[in-house]
Amino acid sequence: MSMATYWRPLAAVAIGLLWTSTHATLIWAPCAGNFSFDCTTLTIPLEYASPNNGQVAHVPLARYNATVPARERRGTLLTNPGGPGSSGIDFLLAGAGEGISTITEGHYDIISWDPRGVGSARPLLQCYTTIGEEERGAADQPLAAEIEYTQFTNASYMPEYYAALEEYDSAVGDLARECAEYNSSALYTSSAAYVVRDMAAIVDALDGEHGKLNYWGLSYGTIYGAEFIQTFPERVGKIVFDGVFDAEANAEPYTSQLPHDELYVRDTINDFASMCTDAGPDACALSTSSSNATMNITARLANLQSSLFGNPVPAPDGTWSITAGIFSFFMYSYLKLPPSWPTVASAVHALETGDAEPFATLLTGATTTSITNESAPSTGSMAGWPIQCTDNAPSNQTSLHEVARLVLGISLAEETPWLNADLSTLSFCRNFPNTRPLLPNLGARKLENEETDTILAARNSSVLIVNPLHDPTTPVSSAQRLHEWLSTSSQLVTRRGPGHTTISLGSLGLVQAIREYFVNGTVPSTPEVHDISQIVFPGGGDAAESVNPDPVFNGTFTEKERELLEATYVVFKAFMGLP
Ligand SMILES: *[C@@H]1O[C@H](CO)[C@@H](O)[C@H](O)[C@H]1NC(C)=O
Ligand SMILES: *[C@@H]1O[C@H](CO)[C@@H](O)[C@H](O)[C@H]1NC(C)=O
Ligand SMILES: *[C@@H]1O[C@H](CO)[C@@H](O)[C@H](O)[C@H]1NC(C)=O
Ligand SMILES: *[C@@H]1O[C@H](CO)[C@@H](O)[C@H](O)[C@H]1NC(C)=O
Ligand SMILES: *[C@@H]1O[C@H](CO)[C@@H](O)[C@H](O)[C@H]1NC(C)=O
Ligand SMILES: *[C@@H]1O[C@H](CO)[C@@H](O)[C@H](O)[C@H]1NC(C)=O
Ligand SMILES: *[C@@H]1O[C@H](CO)[C@@H](O)[C@H](O)[C@H]1NC(C)=O
Ligand SMILES: *[C@@H]1O[C@H](CO)[C@@H](O)[C@H](O)[C@H]1NC(C)=O
Ligand SMILES: *[C@@H]1O[C@H](CO)[C@@H](O)[C@H](O)[C@H]1NC(C)=O
Ligand SMILES: *[C@@H]1O[C@H](CO)[C@@H](O)[C@H](O)[C@H]1NC(C)=O
Ligand SMILES: CC(=O)N[C@H]1CO[C@H](CO)[C@@H](O)[C@@H]1O
Repeated sequence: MSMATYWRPLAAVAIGLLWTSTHATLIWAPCAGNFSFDCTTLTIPLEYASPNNGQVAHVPLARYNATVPARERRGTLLTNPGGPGSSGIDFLLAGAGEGISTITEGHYDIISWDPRGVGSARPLLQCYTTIGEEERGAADQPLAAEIEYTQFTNASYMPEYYAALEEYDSAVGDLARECAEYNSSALYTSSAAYVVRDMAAIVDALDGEHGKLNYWGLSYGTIYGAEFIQTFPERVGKIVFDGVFDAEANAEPYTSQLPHDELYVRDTINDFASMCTDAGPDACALSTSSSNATMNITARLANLQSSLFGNPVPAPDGTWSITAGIFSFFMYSYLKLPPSWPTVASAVHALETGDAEPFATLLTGATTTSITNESAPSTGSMAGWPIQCTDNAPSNQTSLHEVARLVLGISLAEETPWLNADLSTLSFCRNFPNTRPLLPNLGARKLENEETDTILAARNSSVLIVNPLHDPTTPVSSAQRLHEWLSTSSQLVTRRGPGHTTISLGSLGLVQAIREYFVNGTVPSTPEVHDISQIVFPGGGDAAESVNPDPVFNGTFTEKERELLEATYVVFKAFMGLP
């Protein structure tokens, strides 16, 4: 009998005591990245299905202190920027801490964390050993399939279309297989059921065992919100769902999620075109100039896409070309972020006239990282894909023909070829094992049977659901669905206009609703729809020179109102800065 076998039971007893009857005492110290924040690490079971087996995970936390006097402090407020796979620590330090603190009038300690498997959490969900292999894996993956819109409407193109998808799928499939083969110990312990138990452990450690979760979840962070309220309904404090992912579709194979996500892409493209046209050529470079009034912006974008399909434009450095697939990826990515549109319009206009430089600069700025040491350990930059796969039901049985049909359907419905850019998850999960974590997600089970609504209503807990009306990634229909599932324990507040999550464009009415909820606990008695207070194509200043220019708000605002809008933009910049 070895020492190891002898000691294991003792270790398990000690760890069991730690988790069942006491809370970890966290030692905070100033964060290395910025001394305005404190950082610490929480130790939690790696496998909640057998929490006392001695295996642990380490999850880093960061805190931006409440600014009010101690007696006015309301506890802690967690935030998560989604992904999945995004670092909450980066989000907090990049401005979410300060911005959310301003919006909530300093009443809370604002906390974020790197979800298990992600960022500086350990074990890290890595798919390769070194950063060099990881970057080569990413570089081998095309940004999107090479497809042009008219191919969708002409049956004789189908073999070509199918071949393009096959080529794309096979490249992404290689990554999925390599990732599964690497078999990180975080691979099957990083799904939502595990993350929400960590969130409860964070609240235990910070506000005590009877503490409630206050939370602002953005985008995929709403999946953690939905899983949490079903798992721990008695611990629901004030929870904001911002940019809602459909929790039911997320429990199914990814083929269910994709068509649920893409319902407002055409509306967003139309917003881009109409806002640009209204702004005129001085504020939006793509606004139809008097020299060529024959084509509207929608038609020009489609034309450019077709032209790139036949004739890719060489990038200035001559090592690569801007293809239709790259254009799809670029447009699909920036459609989510309206403050970037003036810059995007300038780059697209330049490309239209044969100047590839601004486009290439924006694209490489968004996709390239510089590696100083190829043999340094992996950063886990691909963790989002396997996390998404293991949160879904297996997609292993999804055929490529099914994928092709699905893409064809949503592309025709939204009248755009750009949705190909959103295929990577489906391709990845289709080529990923059927294995799932031991502890299954609830998905939407206790939402659909109204169990959660009943418990929340009995406890007078109300959550706040917020969404833009034209969100190309997390459609308002998913927000409405969540509101229906929580018909007596939630309120829905939306804002007009485009963008992914409500913070992507300032809206005074909307941010005031969030503030009142977090500060006073009040939710509006009926659903509300607010206007945006930010001009997308303001013209002048640095508007067309940066993807996040200084914001311009329309209306007459008090200092306090302006502060709320500015704070929203600070949170947005932190959000869009994430990979
Ligand atoms: C935050 O508050 C704690 C407790 O009062 C204090 O120890 C810590 O120094 C504060 N951190 C910062 C960055 O001010
Ligand atoms: C540290 O964070 C604070 C609060 O977000 C910010 O005001 C400050 O500029 C940051 N400092 C550095 C050096 O980044
Ligand atoms: C369909 O595509 C074929 C080429 O594959 C082309 O010959 C034909 O003209 C196209 N039809 C239409 C209606 O565009
Ligand atoms: C992956 O690792 C786990 C332990 O973390 C082990 O139980 C499992 O058999 C491994 N799977 C493969 C396919 O190697
Ligand atoms: C103007 O639009 C027509 C199509 O209506 C197009 O063929 C032409 O290239 C455009 N000219 C310029 C200068 O953009
Ligand atoms: C833009 O032009 C296309 C074709 O030229 C037309 O079908 C479409 O209705 C126009 N859109 C707008 C908003 O005018
Ligand atoms: C590169 O990283 C490896 C692994 O961490 C390390 O052993 C090596 O010393 C590093 N090389 C340089 C030049 O920093
Ligand atoms: C529920 O909470 C609201 C807002 O805090 C409060 O006005 C109301 O009286 C509470 N109702 C019950 C039954 O506790
Ligand atoms: C909270 O409620 C108080 C009392 O009704 C009100 O004066 C205050 O403006 C409210 N604060 C917020 C942020 O809604
Ligand atoms: C601000 O301008 C936008 C258009 O950029 C408009 O949709 C919105 O209604 C305006 N908001 C207000 C409060 O006037
Ligand atoms: C990668 C993976 O798990 N592939 C599986 C997909 O499903 C088939 C049929 O069930 C299995 O044979 C594969 O191993």
